[in-house]
Amino acid sequence: MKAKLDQIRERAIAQIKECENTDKLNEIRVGILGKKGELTGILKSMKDVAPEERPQIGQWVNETRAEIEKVLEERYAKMERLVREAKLKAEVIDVTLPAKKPEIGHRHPNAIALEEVERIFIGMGYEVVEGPEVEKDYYNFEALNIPADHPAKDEQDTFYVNGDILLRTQTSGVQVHEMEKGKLPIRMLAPGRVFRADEVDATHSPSFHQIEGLVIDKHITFADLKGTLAEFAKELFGADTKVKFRPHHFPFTEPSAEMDVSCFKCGGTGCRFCKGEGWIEILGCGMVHPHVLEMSGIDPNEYSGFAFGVGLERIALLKYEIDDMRLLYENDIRFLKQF
Ligand code: 2U9
Repeated sequence: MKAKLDQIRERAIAQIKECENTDKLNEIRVGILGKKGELTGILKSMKDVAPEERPQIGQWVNETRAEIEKVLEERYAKMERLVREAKLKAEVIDVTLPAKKPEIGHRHPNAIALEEVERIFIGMGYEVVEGPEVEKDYYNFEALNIPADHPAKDEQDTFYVNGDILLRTQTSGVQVHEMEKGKLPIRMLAPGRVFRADEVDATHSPSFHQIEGLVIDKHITFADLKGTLAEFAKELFGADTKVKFRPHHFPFTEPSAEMDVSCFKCGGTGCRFCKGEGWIEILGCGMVHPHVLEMSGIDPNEYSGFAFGVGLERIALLKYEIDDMRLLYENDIRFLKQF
């Protein structure tokens, strides 16, 4: 019996030491120590052994079992250690590797140009006011002297929400809301997104941005308009910038004009940038039409004012010498980073 137990022990230990994974090790354990295992079988057969031999054989079986269990425990522990070591090796962090750079955005040329224009007018005592992009027909057209049958309405046709509500074609409604409040004088800038049913090309987009300005006080004349806009042009394009006013027509101003600035590339002699003209058209302006004042509850005999409107994209394209408006809407960081 002793020889048989030795044989079981030697074979078990050899198998355990060769074993490479825990599943196989479990199989070996069950095969020897489990309910139907070899060693358990010997214990069960003790009833056939002579009673006086039983203590001796029982002791041998227990010793064999203890030895096998000890070797099994060691093998399990070794396997666990190997698995842990492999895991640590796989998960190693190299703290000397360069860190991943976070993608940092860049201010949009429109935003840079807008802040520059706002800074100039805030310096002259203006307030910046924003208003709704979805507006009533009255505030976008009617209150600005553009009645339902006016041809200017066709030119600016836009996106209607219903018969009475539309996406604004100009930010002028913001000034009308401000005039209706009845607090005078007014010195305000109304920047914001506007919409027109235009096809996309290098200089047009169905959605762009305007900056409009409005001043209303007693004794405001065209001289105030000229002085203010000449100062604006000098601050935006350089101290040597000259301005020129050409007569124009807008329904909401009378008289009306368009303002050109001397080309900031050639100084006015004519170059490719100004297409040989020496001048660049920059904005529209005029004295607020008395009827427009009246409709918003301001007495045109007591008060007068001037207004102007400029395309924000136009300023950004000129100032940063960008030749296609579509680049402003693509938001390609490689483009935006250059300004
Ligand atoms: C009120 C009264 C008058 C705003 C004005 C312009 C002239 C003008 C264009 C410039 C290029 C629009 O972006 S653009 O296409 N605007 O020429 N805008 S005067 O006049 C107002 C505004 C509000 C109550």
